[in-house]
Amino acid sequence: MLRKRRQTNMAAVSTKRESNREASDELSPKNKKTKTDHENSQGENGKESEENVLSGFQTTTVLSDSTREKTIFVHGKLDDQNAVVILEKTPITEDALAEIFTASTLKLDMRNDIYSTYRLQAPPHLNELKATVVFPATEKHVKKYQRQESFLVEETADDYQSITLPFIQKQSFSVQWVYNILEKKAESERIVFEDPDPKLGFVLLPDFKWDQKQLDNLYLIAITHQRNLKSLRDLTSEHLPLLQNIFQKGKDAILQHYSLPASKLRVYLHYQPSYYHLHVHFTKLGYEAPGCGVERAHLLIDVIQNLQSDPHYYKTRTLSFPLRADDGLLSQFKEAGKL
Ligand code: DD3
Repeated sequence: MLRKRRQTNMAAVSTKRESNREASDELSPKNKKTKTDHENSQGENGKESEENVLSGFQTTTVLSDSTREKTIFVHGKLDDQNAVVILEKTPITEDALAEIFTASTLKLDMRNDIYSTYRLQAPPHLNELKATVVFPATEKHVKKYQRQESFLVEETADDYQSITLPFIQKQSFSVQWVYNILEKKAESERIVFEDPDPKLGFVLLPDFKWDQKQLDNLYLIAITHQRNLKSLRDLTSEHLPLLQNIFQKGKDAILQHYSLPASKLRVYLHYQPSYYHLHVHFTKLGYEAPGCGVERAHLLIDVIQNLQSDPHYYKTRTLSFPLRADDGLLSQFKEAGKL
C-alpha cells in the first residue's frame, strides 16, 4: 500500500514562490531557501495552521477545464498579484469505499425500474480536491494553461543552433525550483531515492501531477545533479553512464518503494522539455500522462541505444515536437520560414 502523504496547497504556494523570479533576478544569490511542506504547515507565529491562503483569491478567468479530467485551471489575483490555481477531483480509492458507503448522505436524483442515480455527499475528508497554486504567476504560467492548438515542428540540427538554442537562452526559464530540490531546500521529505554523485547522480521524487494516493497514475521525475544539461540535444555518448545509472537505479527504487516492476513503467524524456534541466519521467504504463505521446516522449532505453550506435545522435538528427500556438518558439520557427 502507498504511504499516505500530505500534499498541501501551502506546499505548492511556497515552493513556487521562488520559481518565478524574473530573468534578471535569477543570478542573485539572495534568499533561495524555500520552506518545506512541514515548515509550511506551521503559521508564521509557529502554530499549526490550516489557514486558507486561497480565501482572498479573485478569479479573473477560467484558462481551461476538462470534464473528463475533472480539472479546472483558473487565473486570478491574490493580494494584487497574478496567481494560477489548478483544481482537480482526486480518484476514489478502494480503502475509502467502506466509509463512503456507511458515512455519506444520499439524495435521490431519479429512479427507473432497477436503475437509480443519487447525489452522494461523502464525509469531508473523503471529498478533497487537489489544488496546485502558482503564486506569483508570470505571464508565461498564465499562457501555459490556456487551451491552445498545437503544431508539429521538425527541428534540424541547424534549426536547433540558430533558432531553438538562442530562444531558450534568451528566455532563461527559471529552474530555481529544481535547484531547491537538489539542495534539499524544498520537497526534501518527498525524495524517494537519491544518488548524490555529482556526475552520475540524481534525485527521484513524485512529480507535482501525482497525488500519491494510488499507483494508477504514478509519476516520478529523476532530476540530474549535473546542471549543465538542458535537454536531449545536449546528450552524447559521454552521458551514457549517467543515463544508464538513472535507468537502473530509478527502476530499482520504484520497485523497492512501490513494488512496481520495470515492466509496468514508461521511462522517458520530453523534447522539448518544460524546463531546461535534464530530467527523466517515470510513469505507470496504462496511465496516459500528459506528454507521453510519440510526438514528445523519447523512451530512455531508445535514447541509450541511439547514443550507443551514434555518439552524436541527438546533436545531428532532426527531432519533431509539438508547439502550442502561443509558444514564442513557434513564432521563431515561423519567422525563419520553417512552418
Ligand atoms: C511547474 C514544471 C513545473 C506550474 C506547475 C509546475 N514536480 C514543478 C515546482 C516544483 C514541479 C514538479 C511549472 C514546479 Cl504546477 C509551473 O513543475 C515541482 N515539484 N513538476 C515537483 N515535485
